[in-house]
Amino acid sequence: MSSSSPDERTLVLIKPDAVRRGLVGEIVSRFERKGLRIDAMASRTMDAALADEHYAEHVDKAFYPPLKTFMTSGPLVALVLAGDQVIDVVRGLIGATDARKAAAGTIRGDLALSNRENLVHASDSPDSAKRELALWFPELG
Ligand code: FUP
Repeated sequence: MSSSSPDERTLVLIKPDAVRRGLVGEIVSRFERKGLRIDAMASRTMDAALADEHYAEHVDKAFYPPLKTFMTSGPLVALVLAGDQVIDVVRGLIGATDARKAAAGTIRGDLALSNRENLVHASDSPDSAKRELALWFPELG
């Protein structure tokens, strides 16, 4: 058995704006080129109940109703990515939440111009990764 700990996993959603704009390949390619492993990948459409669970920490915020409308507006691609420190690595690759302020070189910084339609979701901590992976891919255990 290896002495290193097993690879971490994170939940990524390639949001409906990215699917509509034909950016799924570009975004998945960035994760692959970084050296991350795709452990699962599926096209899904978020319904209202899943949106409320996924964004439990945001449901009472003013920006939530339009966010929910957007996230349930069409198919998205859900991914499980794995690799060394993958949670922080993917957060770095996607960039700041507000795509207008996200650094050039990041997915949001290069490809989006909105604080809502920002192309990608990624778990922001080990606790959220655990919760979100169980919500989206319960079969992976
Ligand atoms: P992030 O983890 O970067 O996706 O950001 P947050 O968890 O803070 O926000 C979740 C989503 O809510 C963002 F991806 C976009 C949306 N959002 C808004 O629509 N308006 C805001 O002011 C903040 C976030």
